[in-house]
Amino acid sequence: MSIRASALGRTTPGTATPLASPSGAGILHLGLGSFHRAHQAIYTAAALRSAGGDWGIIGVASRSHAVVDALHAQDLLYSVATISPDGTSLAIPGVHTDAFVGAARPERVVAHLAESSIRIVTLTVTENGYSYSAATQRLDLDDPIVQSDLRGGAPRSTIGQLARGLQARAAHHGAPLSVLSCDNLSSNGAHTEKLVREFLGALPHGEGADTLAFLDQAVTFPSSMVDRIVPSTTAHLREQVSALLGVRDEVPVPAEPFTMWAIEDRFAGGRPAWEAGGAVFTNEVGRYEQMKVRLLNGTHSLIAYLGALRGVATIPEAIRLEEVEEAARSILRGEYEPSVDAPSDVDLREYESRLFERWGNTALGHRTSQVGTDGSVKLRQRIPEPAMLALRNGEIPHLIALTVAGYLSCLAPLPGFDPGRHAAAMTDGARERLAALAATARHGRDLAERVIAELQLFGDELAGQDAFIARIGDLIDIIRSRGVDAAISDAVSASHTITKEGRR
Ligand code: CS2
Repeated sequence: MSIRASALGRTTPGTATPLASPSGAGILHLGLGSFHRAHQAIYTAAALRSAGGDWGIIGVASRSHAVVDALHAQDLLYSVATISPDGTSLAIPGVHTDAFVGAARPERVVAHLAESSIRIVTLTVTENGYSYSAATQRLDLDDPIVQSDLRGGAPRSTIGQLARGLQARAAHHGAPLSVLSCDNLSSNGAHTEKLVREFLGALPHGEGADTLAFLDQAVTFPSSMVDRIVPSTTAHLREQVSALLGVRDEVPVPAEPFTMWAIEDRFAGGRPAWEAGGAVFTNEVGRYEQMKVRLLNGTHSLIAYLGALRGVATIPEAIRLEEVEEAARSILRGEYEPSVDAPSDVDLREYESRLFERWGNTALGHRTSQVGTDGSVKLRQRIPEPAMLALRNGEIPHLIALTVAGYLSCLAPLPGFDPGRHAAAMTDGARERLAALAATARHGRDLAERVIAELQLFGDELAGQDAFIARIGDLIDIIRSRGVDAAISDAVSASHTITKEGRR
């Protein structure tokens, strides 16, 4: 039954009380997606409750008007539904003071960046939103949007908006600012800084020089590691949340109970007391990132592709399949763990057993197609370094090869192979290019060579790794001819052989 109750709002009777009501905004957030609303917003609400401060958030959605319009109709309120098999609990962060669509108002993004009241810019624009080339890791100067942002006018890329905003800030008052990336990129702070500097350096007539000097003096780019599984919202969740609240919430966000935020404490213009929400300020962010991006995200990709190929819709269903669980355990222990220097206060065994609990959260229903989406950019962060580490030791990382084989089987199926509807639901900027390569490939090796060696989808280092590429090709062929379980068992037993021979 659909509830036709009044909408969630600050004065609507029956509305649960928001956690915070900031008087002003000190944070501009780019990427008003579900993840931000279930992660940084909750930490900021805890900080405001415990220590106050003008740390409200102006949220900028990249392109979509849907969430922005719905938030305005609800006094910028929404609920976060924390979902576990034991039940669902709701919280209304209440930290946003405004919201708008960046693509529609790019000049407004630039103007906010130049306001002295804004002291932090946070980013969740996804791995895809940084306009860099996977092969070179540098700003993608061939990207037409970057080129047009460099020529002038209202910038459309995130890096262009940051650079133009910083330019305006430097020209107006030069108040200190910090840019905090919250995306799953390794060394996300340094990476963002490098791209902004490259943009400024590429401006014609040395136009970026003053801003580069301002960056040296007054702008920091701390790195951070963010973690919380946040699936897409469903109509069912909207009904459930509205029933629990007694008023209508059109934009609730579902999230798992687990949450983590590790941040480098280098803020040029102050910061909220995010530790009140459990954030960890540490000099070991690099280690946290590495651990999370490889152990959680890397294994997540494997589970998603194998699960989709087995025909299951969700991550919890996938991890319950014995073969998939075995593949996940093998990649963690044999291929990701050896490449990770765990943070000194984290017990890896405990972290890993928690991962299986988190992936197994059936109530959350995280979809294989969601995790499998954008593999061309996500895998670039997750696999090359651990794969290279094994290859330099003379070992083939069979389960990483299986991850890539699973990805290509889902996104670029060889002629005659149908990977099923969950694979078809995965979106990826490289899908068309990959499909064109697959259409004329004779077998898996052909496809793997074209994608890894010629297209260099995962950077130039893996491009020269013939044995690894051949192994990916074999596994694609096994998936096509004998099915995904046969490929899992082939990869797992090959990796056991290595372990038993004591080479690891
Ligand atoms: C997932 C992540 O979609 C994906 O690729 O691996 O979104 C993952 O759920 C989050 O990083 C968890 O913090």
